[in-house]
Amino acid sequence: MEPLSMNDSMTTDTAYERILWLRQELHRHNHLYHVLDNPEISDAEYDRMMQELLGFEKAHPQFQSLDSPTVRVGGSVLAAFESTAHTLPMLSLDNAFSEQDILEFDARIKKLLQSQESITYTAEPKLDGLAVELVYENGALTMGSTRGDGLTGEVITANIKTIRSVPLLLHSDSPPARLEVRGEVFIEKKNFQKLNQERLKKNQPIFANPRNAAAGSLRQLDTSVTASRPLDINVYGVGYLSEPLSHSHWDRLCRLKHMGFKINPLIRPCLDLHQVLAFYRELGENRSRLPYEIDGMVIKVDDLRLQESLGIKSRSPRWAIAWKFPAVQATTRLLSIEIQVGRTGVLTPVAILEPALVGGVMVSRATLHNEEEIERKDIRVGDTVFVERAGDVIPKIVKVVTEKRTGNEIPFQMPTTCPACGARVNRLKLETSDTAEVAVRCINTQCPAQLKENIRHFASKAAFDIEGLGTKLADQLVESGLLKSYADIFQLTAEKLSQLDRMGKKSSENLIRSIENSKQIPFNRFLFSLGIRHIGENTADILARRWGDLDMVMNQSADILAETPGIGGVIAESIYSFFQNSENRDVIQRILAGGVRIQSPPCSETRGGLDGKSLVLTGTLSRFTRPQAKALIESAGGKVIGAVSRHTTYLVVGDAPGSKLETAQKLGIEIIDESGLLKLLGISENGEIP
Ligand code: 9MJ
Repeated sequence: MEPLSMNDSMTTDTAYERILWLRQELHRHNHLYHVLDNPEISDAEYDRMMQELLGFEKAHPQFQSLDSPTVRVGGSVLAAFESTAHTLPMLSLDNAFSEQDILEFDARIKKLLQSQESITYTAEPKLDGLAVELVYENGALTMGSTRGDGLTGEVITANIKTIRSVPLLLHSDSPPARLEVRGEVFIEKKNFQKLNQERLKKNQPIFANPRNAAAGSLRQLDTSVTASRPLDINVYGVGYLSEPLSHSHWDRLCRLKHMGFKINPLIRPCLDLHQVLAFYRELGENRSRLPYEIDGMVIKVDDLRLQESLGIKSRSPRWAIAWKFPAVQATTRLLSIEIQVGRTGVLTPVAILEPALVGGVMVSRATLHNEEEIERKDIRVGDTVFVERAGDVIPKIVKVVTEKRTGNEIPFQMPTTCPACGARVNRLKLETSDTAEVAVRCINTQCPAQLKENIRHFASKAAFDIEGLGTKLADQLVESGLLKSYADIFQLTAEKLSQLDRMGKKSSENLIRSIENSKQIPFNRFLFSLGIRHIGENTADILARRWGDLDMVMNQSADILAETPGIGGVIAESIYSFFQNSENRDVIQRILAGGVRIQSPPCSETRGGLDGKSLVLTGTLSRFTRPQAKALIESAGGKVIGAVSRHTTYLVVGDAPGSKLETAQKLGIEIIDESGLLKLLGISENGEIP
């Protein structure tokens, strides 16, 4: 149908027809985008159609409908939530914490069923969100409610309708008279981060985790607030049904999917307990890479007749169990705050915690970043705090449990002198693209704490890779006075080293050999080793590829350096001022005089071999930011394009790829992962340019 626009000559009938068509199309595109992750039209086109429909409905209020896609924008404001009794109780699940618990669950079921045969289960990722019930009458969503205490919940229909992945109308020509479905409302991790960043900017309190954010967003009396939050839903079960859907839980989920519900794609049938155990391990390994938080796996007997005969006990079914993963968040007490002095002299507060198990690991320290972060989160010594471990990163304090305050907690004050050398500290406002933070820095360039960190960095694997020169030895070498700068490393002798405690002749000779072996160094690693502020491994790679050798980088102006793709003004200024400093130039001269030979990367024409190739990126890359990946691809002669087409040479897939992956598969485009990209760029996994 051709786009129409409203005008006076349009008859009411034509307007109604247009309204119906727009509603149908918006429902369809909404489902394609939010449930199937496979949009057919751009966001702008979707918005245009939505605006058109809003206009028509305003002009013809007699055609307003509770099922219209326009209800998703919210707008109604409630005085309070009414409560509703669930037709059938919303049961909770028993928890299991070990394989033994699961073996016992399986044995219990077999005993109750008086059967030794393998049970078929459905295993589902256990989403960590908020359980809700949706009621459909004759195919239309008529009520949404929270789980509440399982018997009675709160009516949140208007809020539920704002969730784009909730169908307002079922995709069925003969919908059941009444269908009650149950599922979990949640927020994806990346959307949660975005939401918290926006709240920080507006000086609003942040949410401790995606679960709290989902719960807080759903229980809003002003539904336009809910509509502005990135809520999503996965449906995993049913309540009352006016007619049965199937004989098996798995099949029932498939039917719900056909009716337009979003079913978690990882749910799978398991023919026996071995498959269940294997799936649990698999889920646990992939957990941190999933786009949403899961806190375990739900195991359900698949055959509904068996479910029926197993029945329920007080508040939980006998036919299902939640096998929890070790928690990644825990509460513990903040015992004290220690100050660490970093390589550039920045004083970083570190939380010393009462040891707590977080995600199966004992945690007793957490980073606090800076003074402002402590102030913003109002963290005081003695507080009970939420600690979180996400992936492999350093644990962090998410939030204070203020309800546990006794009044004896002590606010933190940043020291005015360096705890390592006693020198005065400087307060420096650091402006980055989206934050402005204050760094407290020790101004003593001879500060032993800085020197120790610099030496450890210089000798680290990604820099000079001096085997045997770790944190402890770096500390000893500085404390004994043998090293006053990293350039002194190349003046060390076995005799000097053997004066140190616990350094025998053999260890000394080994270290001297390691130092000798480190003297041939690729230019990118040399640049990284110098410890220039803002120059991480990737930036050093980019600089080395673009400029080829040390003299070139040392003699460019900040403006010229800033023209390097992937190098911004702040980085360029940092490099420039480092090489302008005569002490730094002196140190470099002494390193070279100590026998260090820098290997330049091969010249750019032969590098990488991406000439004329076009690459598309999707998902999150772990080693590079998008601009860095783009810069590296471009410096190897390739182009980075936004959308997949027949002309795409490679699709580079990171974590949680989007719909581009499916498009590339359909078009038969070669798909590579990050390792594949590194190979194409001629970068080895550990950052070396061969
Ligand atoms: C979650 N949270 O993902 C159930 N759940 O089934 C799944 N919760 C559940 N199932 C019966 N996948 C009660 C709760």
